[in-house]
Amino acid sequence: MRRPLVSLALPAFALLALALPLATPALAEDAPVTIVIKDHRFEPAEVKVPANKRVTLLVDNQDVTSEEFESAELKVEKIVGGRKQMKVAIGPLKPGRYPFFGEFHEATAQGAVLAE
Ligand SMILES: [Cu+2]
Repeated sequence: MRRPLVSLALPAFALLALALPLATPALAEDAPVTIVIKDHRFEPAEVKVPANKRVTLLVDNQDVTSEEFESAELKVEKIVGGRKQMKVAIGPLKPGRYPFFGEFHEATAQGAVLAE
């Protein structure tokens, strides 16, 4: 009974050893695209991202007040506290322009993601 157990265990280790190096590049994330909020405006107001790819946005709120980063087009609605940062994943997006806004300061907090 011992022999079959050993022979089953070995292929599992062999597979794991093969899978780990292959998995590493997929786990490595690209650097996030940063959007700063300052004086209730987005800087930059337009950010370019690669199309057809999952992208992480880093929203860096430098105002003391909280903001809600919202976009129906990007399927995002997420609050970032005053002097806080948050990350949100978007896409993969087809090439195009995807507006977003800050719902708490909608008059000035307007922006767009350009996927190309
Ligand atoms: Cu909202």
